[in-house]
Amino acid sequence: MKPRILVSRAVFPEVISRLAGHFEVDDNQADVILGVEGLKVRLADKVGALTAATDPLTAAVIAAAPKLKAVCNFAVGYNNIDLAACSGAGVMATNTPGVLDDTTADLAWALLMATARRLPAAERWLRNGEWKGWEFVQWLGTDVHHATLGILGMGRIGQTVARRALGFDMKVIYHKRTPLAAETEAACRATWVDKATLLRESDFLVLLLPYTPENHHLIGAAELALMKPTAHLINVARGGIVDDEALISALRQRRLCGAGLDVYEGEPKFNPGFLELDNVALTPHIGSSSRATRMAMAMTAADNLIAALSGQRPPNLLNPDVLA
Ligand code: 8YV
Repeated sequence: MKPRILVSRAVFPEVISRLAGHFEVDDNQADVILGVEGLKVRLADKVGALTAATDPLTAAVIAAAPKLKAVCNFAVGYNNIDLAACSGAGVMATNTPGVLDDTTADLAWALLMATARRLPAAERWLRNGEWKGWEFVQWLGTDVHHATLGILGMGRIGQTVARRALGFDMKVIYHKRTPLAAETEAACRATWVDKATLLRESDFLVLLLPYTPENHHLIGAAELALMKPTAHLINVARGGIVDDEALISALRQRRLCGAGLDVYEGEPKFNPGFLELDNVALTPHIGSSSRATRMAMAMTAADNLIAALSGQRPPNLLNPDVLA
């Protein structure tokens, strides 16, 4: 009998077929959100699972799955997984780094351009039939070229965003705890600055760091107050890094010029205050959402699960202590 696994969300049929070659698959192609209780039920008899960043793999869920050996997120972020609980229960956890860098960097740029040039509000205005004629001072935006791009969290995706700035002749500054190696900095044409300088000098500040308890509300009222009133904030990382209430207040009072957001506190619900603002570009957590990249993410997660359940070390193991 093949080992039983769960695929917690709807994925491409090709992914199910690949897994079915190795496992007996309990899929969720109906895409019902399982939540804590649903996961407890569906994982009770499983040795492995392909999971999404929307699945809460809490200590209680892990405890309710006594046969579980591996959970493989099809996401690079893994703040949905209690890694300590996994290690304690002998469960390997994996993610999908690398395969979504370019696609997520592209969306960061799309949101940056959209908020800079006020695309969502201008399009709404046009669609509403409000365009009565061309005017010299209509829909003035912010120039992207030759501006200063700031990146907070300069990992793989941050570096990919930085490299795209060359074509816009931008100055690139970044902050992360440990500065990059000199040759990596040179490849990104980026300069390390402290966090306060990053906030003060960026015309466009892109957040690209993981959500951890330490990063909760890393950008709040005090940080937003340091930013230029002409600046724009772009978040394609995780909700919770930004204090959304403080951001809405800064945008409403034009203490900040604009924002491009793909992630929110409490997704999929989010603060309705955003909907009243005309200086935001909003997308529904689609950073990695191209067909090719979502396929690569799911196949990477499948590779990890196949390796983990065949006695090998999965390529993207997050909790190596589990092997000790
Ligand atoms: C995922 C993401 O698509 O990989 C991540 O961390 O945020 C996205 O690429 C999303 O989390 C759903 O799994």
